[in-house]
Formats: sequence, C-alpha cells, structure tokens
Amino acid sequence: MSPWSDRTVFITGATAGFGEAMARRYAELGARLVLCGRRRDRLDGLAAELHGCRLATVVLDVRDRKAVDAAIAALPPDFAAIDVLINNAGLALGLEPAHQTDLDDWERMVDTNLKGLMYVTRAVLPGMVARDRGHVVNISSIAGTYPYPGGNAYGATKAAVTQFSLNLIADLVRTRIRVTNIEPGLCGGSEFSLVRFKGDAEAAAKVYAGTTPLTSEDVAEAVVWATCLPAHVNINRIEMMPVSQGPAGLTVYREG
Ligand code: NDP
Ligand code: 8X3
Repeated sequence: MSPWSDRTVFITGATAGFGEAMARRYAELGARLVLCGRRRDRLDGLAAELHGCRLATVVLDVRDRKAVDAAIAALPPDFAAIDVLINNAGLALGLEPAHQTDLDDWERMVDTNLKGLMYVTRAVLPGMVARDRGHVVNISSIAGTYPYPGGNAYGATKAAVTQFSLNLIADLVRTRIRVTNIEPGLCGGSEFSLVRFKGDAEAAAKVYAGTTPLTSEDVAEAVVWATCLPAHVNINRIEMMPVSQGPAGLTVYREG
C-alpha cells in the first residue's frame, strides 16, 4: 500500500497551473486532497476529473484571514490532519517600473503572495506541531533571488517567502516538520502571465516565444520528489529553471 494513502495534502491555488498539476500527481499517489481556490467552477471540474479520489474542495481567498482560519477549522474530520501544506496561491501583476506601477497591484501581491501564505501557514502549523508530523512547501520564485526590470514588488514578495521558509525551518528544527521552498524560473502553460498582463493573451504568449519553458508538471514533480524523500531528509530550497534560462541579468545603463 502507498504511504500516501494515509496522508492529506492541502493545496492552495489548485484551480490552475502548478496547483492543478500537483493535485493530479498527488491523486495518482493516492493521497487525500484538500483543494483550494477562489473559482468554484474550477474546483468542481477538478473534483469531477479526479472522481474516485478522496478529496475536499474549499472556496477560499487566502487574503481573507478570518475565512482562512474558519476554512481550516471546518475541514471534514478525514481531511483535518494536514500532512503536506502546499502554499502555491500567488500572482504577479504588471511589469511596469516602480515609479509607474499601480499601487493596488503591489498591495494585492503582498496580500496574496505573502500575507495569505502566512495566514494559511499559521492556521495549519499548530496541528502539525501537535502531531509532530508535516511538510510545508512554499512556492516562491527565482524572482525572489534575481532582480529584473519590472519585478519590483513581485520579487520582493517572493524574497520574503523564501526567507519565511528558511525561518520556519529554524523555528521547527526541534520537530519532525519539514519545510521546502520551491523557486521556479520561466514556466509556461499556466495562467501566470495572462494574470500578470491582465488578460492580454498576446503579451502573455510573448514571454514564452522561441523557448521551451518549464511546465507546471515539472514543478509538481519537484514538489512530489521533495515530499517523498525519507522523513529525516529536508530539502531546504529547490531553484529550477528551463535549460534556456540563466541567472545573468545585471543591468548597465550607458549614457549617449
Ligand atoms: P496560475 O495563475 O496558473 O495559478 C495561480 C493560482 O493561485 C490559481 O489557482 C488561483 O486560483 C490562485 N490564487 C490567486 N490568488 C488567490 C487568492 N487571493 N486566494 C486563493 N487563491 C488564489 O499561476 P501558476 O500556477 O503559474 O503560479 C502558481 C504559483 O507559482 C504562484 O505563487 C506564482 O507566483 C508561482 N510561480 C510561477 C511561475 C511561473 O512562471 N508560472 C514561476 C515561479 C513561481 P483562483 O483564481 O481560483 O483563486
Ligand atoms: C515567475 C518567474 O521570472 O516571471 O515567478 O518572475 S518570473
């Protein structure tokens, strides 16, 4: 019998992209799933696709702290003991330079990528500590390490997620709880760029033109790998990029 048949995986942002791919992979492994997102129709569609799997769906906006607490407190008993929390919900908005950006976009990224991730983590961790069992996987980004023009607040939220993950490891070092920070680079096939460019499909497609980016399935595979390792092994960070991407991006402005 698979060890996953006795484990519950809680995924935020399961209605698209990485989260959806992770839901499918953990369903294959036989895990119990709690799938969250704001779009009810998407959750219903995924539940229908994965019918026969043990899963619960939760319509949840991670920015709503009270709703996060209430949703986790109200999980059906079979799903309440979360073994793997995947904090995946997040977004980038805009690629304008800092002085031209919409401050509402910055606020929404901070509220979702950082504060929302913290709300969910804080609600789930006490149960993990009480059971002395669990794995928190935070989906950060290479944007949290390498700056690029227009990355401003998005990169800042992801840098904070990365440091939050490392600090969680420090806080939990006396427990058996594992924490892994995933830092993907260019990844196509999800709704990420469509959201970033606010529905402009042409601008979104240009991001991936002429290259072979990572896929949501590649990221899901890295998460599954980290969570399948023996219980004494903690993968602190995974930085992953497509072969066609590299971390050299220093900017020099030359006058004239
Ligand atoms: P998608 O846009 O395809 O998926 C984002 C998911 O987040 C959706 O399921 C969406 O669900 C959910 N979400 C967004 N806002 C909220 C909210 N307020 N409350 C709850 N759920 C929310 O993007 P990806 O799958 O590509 O991205 C997933 C994560 O990976 C993000 O954190 C992103 O920053 C990160 N990442 C993405 C990379 C890429 O190139 N694609 C590379 C590196 C990191 P719904 O709209 O239904 O709420
Ligand atoms: C998404 C990757 O490079 O578009 O986090 O910021 S990038």
